[in-house]
Amino acid sequence: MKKWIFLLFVGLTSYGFYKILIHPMKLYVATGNPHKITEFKRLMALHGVDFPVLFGGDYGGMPEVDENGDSYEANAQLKVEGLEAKIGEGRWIVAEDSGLEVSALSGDPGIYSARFGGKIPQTERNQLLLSRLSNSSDRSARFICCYCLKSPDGKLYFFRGVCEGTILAAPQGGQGFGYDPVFQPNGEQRSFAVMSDEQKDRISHRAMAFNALLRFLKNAN
Ligand code: ITT
Repeated sequence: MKKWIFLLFVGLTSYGFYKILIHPMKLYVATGNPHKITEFKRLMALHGVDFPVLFGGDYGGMPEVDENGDSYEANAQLKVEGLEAKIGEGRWIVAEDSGLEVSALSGDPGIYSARFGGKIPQTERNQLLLSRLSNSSDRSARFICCYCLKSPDGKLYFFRGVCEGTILAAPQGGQGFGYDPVFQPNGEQRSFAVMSDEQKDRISHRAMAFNALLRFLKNAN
């Protein structure tokens, strides 16, 4: 009996070492946003990701990056390069840039979603968005998510996910983060902030982009 426990222990320990030290792929996720990390981890669990993934706490924190690109792709790449400057070249690094595009605002706030209205709490930011739309009958909007992946040989890959929906008349629900309370995905009768994690993960822009990223990584592995 004891021998079996010993063998099990050795097996599990070896597998742990294999995953961390020998596994050909180790993915660094470049983000400072704890909500994104939570969603990324949920999506990893959902898809049974079996390679090591490292987040901010594992590499001493995400460095400050000036997100001055003119597209989601450019900003995601800046984040990848920001982390690469800290941890060194020759690694798999992924970063994500996302935002909410509102048709009646000509696509704003878009890549400026995190800074819309300046340094104000997100509840005020959501109210500001609703007030900008108070006279608008067109409530259509979409969340965009773009992952930038850099491979150890320095190649860049981009994966986009989109979730179409409408902006509600008033905030709804307390789940999720950011603009979730004011965004209702098409085909749903409730905002992202009312849905369970599992429901959001089936249709969100981040889930769509993550699926494409994972398909690529599984083939590269
Ligand atoms: P990192 O740059 O560190 O990854 P960030 O919060 O600065 O984190 P972005 O520059 O990509 O991220 O800003 C995206 C903003 O868009 C984010 O702060 C939210 O306000 C909004 N957003 C993105 N995805 C969202 C989601 O799933 N639900 C609600 N709001 C979201």
